[in-house]
Amino acid sequence: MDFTQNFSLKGKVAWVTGASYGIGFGIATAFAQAGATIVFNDLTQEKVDKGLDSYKAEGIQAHGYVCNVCDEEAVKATIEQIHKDVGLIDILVNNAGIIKRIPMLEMKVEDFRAVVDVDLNAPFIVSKNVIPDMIKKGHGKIINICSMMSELGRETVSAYAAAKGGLKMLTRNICSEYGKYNIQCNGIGPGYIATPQTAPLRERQPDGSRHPFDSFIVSKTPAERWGDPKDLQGPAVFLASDASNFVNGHILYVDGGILAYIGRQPQ
Ligand code: NAP
Ligand code: GCO
Repeated sequence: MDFTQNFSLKGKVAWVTGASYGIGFGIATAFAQAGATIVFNDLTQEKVDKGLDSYKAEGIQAHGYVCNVCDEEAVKATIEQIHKDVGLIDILVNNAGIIKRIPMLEMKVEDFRAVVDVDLNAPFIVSKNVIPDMIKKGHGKIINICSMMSELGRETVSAYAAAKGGLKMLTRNICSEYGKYNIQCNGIGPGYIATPQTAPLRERQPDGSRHPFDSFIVSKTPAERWGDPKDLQGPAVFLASDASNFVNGHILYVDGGILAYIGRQPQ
C-alpha cells in the first residue's frame, strides 16, 4: 500500500470542540481536506451558524452543535445527536479553551475555577463520553490542545498554566488507561499563534508601535514570527491518522522553537 494513505482520514468522523474559528477551525479544515466528516460545537447558535458559513466558504459541509463542553448532560446529548447525524466518533480534538490574564493575587477563585473548568475538566468530560465510541470501533484518536504553558509559567496566567499542565498529564493518563483499545491520546502544544485568543497581546500601541509582548515573543521565537493555525494542520492530521498509531501519550510542541531557545543573547 502507498505509505501516504496512512495520512488519510477518509471515512472518519472528527469532533473538534470549539472550532467555529481559530486553531480549531484550522485543524478541522485540514481534517476535512484529508477526508474526514467534520463535527464542531460552540456556545451559541449564532457562533455555530457563523462557523457553518465559514466551513461552507471552504467547501466543507460541517455539522455544528450548540454545546458547552463543561456541561456533561449537554455533551451526552450532543454525542447522541452526532450518532444520529453522522455515526460514532473516530477522532476527538479537545480544542475549546479560555484564558484569563490576571495576576494570581488579584484573581478571583471563580475566575481560576472557570479556566480550569473549560481547559481541563471539559477535556475529561468530553473524552470520558467519547471513548466508548472508540472502544466500540476498535480504534480512536484523541488530541488535546495543550500549550507552552503545559511546560512554562509566566505572569498572569496561573489558572491557564495549571490547567494546561494538568491537560498534559490527562493526555498521558488516557494513553495509559486506553492504549490497549487501540486508542492513541496525544497532545499538541502550540506556541504563540495569531488568533482572537492572543489578539490582546498583539494590539498596536497608541503610537502605532508593536505591543511589547508581540516584540517579546518574536524575539523569543527562533522562527522570528507568530504562528498561524495553518502551522498546526500537518501535525494534527498526523496525530489523527494511522501514521501515528504507535505514538501515544506524546505532547507535540508546534512552537517555532521557543521551548528550545534560551533567548537572543546580548548583541
Ligand atoms: P479562541 O480563538 O479563543 O477560540 C476558542 C474557542 O473555544 C471559541 O470558539 C470558543 O467559543 C470556544 N469555547 C470556549 N469555551 C467553550 C465552552 N465552554 N464550550 C464550547 N466552546 C467553548 O482560542 P484559540 O486561540 O483558537 O485556541 C484554541 C485552543 O488552543 C485553546 O484550548 C487554547 O488554550 C489553545 N492554545 C492557543 C494558543 C494561541 O496562541 N492561540 C496557543 C496554545 C494553545 P466562543 O467564541 O463562543 O467563546
Ligand atoms: C499567553 C498566551 C499563551 C498562548 C499559548 C502559548 O497569554 O501567554 O495566551 O498562553 O495562548 O497558550 O502556548
